[in-house]
Amino acid sequence: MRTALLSPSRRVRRTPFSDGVEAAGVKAYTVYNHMLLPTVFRSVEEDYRHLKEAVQIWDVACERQVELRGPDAGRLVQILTPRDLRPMLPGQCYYIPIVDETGGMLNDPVAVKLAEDRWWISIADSDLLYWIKGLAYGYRLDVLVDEPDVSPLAVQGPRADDLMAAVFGDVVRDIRFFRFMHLDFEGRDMVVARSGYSKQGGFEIYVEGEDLGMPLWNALMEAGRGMDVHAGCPNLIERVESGLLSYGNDMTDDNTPHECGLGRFCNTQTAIGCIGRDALLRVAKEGPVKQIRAISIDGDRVPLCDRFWPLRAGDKVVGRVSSAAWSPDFDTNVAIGMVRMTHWDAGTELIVDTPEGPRQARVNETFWN
Ligand code: THG
Repeated sequence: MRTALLSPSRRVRRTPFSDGVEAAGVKAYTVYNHMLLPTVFRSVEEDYRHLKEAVQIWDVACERQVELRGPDAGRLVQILTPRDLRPMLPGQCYYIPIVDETGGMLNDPVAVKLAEDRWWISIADSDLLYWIKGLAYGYRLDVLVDEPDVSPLAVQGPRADDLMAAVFGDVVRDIRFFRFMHLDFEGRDMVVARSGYSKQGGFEIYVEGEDLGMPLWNALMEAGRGMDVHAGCPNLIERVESGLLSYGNDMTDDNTPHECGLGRFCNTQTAIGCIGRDALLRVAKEGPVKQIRAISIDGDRVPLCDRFWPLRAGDKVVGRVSSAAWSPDFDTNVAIGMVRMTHWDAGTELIVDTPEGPRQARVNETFWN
């Protein structure tokens, strides 16, 4: 693997948990929303095995919040997304595609409805704050839009319930998927949701301010001593197996939610007033001509995918791979790609051009069902 150090600077923001991450022996970072995001602790494969068998604490402070506060907050969120938010109640989280006026994806955040007039948009890696500020200003809405000092800490893995119960009490077991509760830690209210960027189960704690960051990190590490707790991070292998998309990698503003397989999170018909509605109604009617697919790639371990790898049928390019990793559990390389309609059926055999040369590949049903 080619490696080089990441030059630290104020532009690449540290998090309230960075001291804990360093003490736990972080081996590599990426940058996400201008902030450090760990990518490896022991090795990607060891981290993967451990995530699937035990419990990990993840510094995902880079999942920055855009806070909307004021009487027009709810109206503004509905302008942002083709998902119909009318059924959503305070205490719920929704995964919401955000699109521009052409129907192109700008972000795929989790919306957290704190109250009718107070929302957090927990964003993926794009500068959504400026888009939202521009819309609030242009529509003359009565709403404050800013990035609060809120840093999510995730607890993920099959033993997450036991670890969280040890710190926050058994009440965490009652939190349903994509719901949250307000729970106390050292006298301060914290939003605790059952959510997270893995399919191993777990929680996300939205830590307000930085002073309780390390105390919470340490309390979880302490409580998890007998549970094989370890620092971890979003794991490439697990998230590809699970079909969790990465904005900027697997999709960009060139893609509609339907191409991304996120059509199930769009109710464009009833999401009155949302930006991109006309464009999305057109593509929803016609159907996309290319779409995200699970791809398996034969042969031994592929390198990290840091550019598109063309997918070919003969010498015709019919798609591209955007994320790939060796999966010990599937005993093959798993990947996420965008494939043209003519070749997207499960079982279709293709060639993928990796930097190490061509490999046999095929379109799968999801790895995750
Ligand atoms: N949690 C929070 N903020 C985030 C992420 C997160 N911001 C950045 C990034 N992740 C946003 N992207 C995603 C992608 C997938 C999911 C959440 C955020 C996700 N998807 C589930 C799925 O597709 O199966 C569940 C969706 C649903 O059923 O509603 O969880 O992880 N706070």
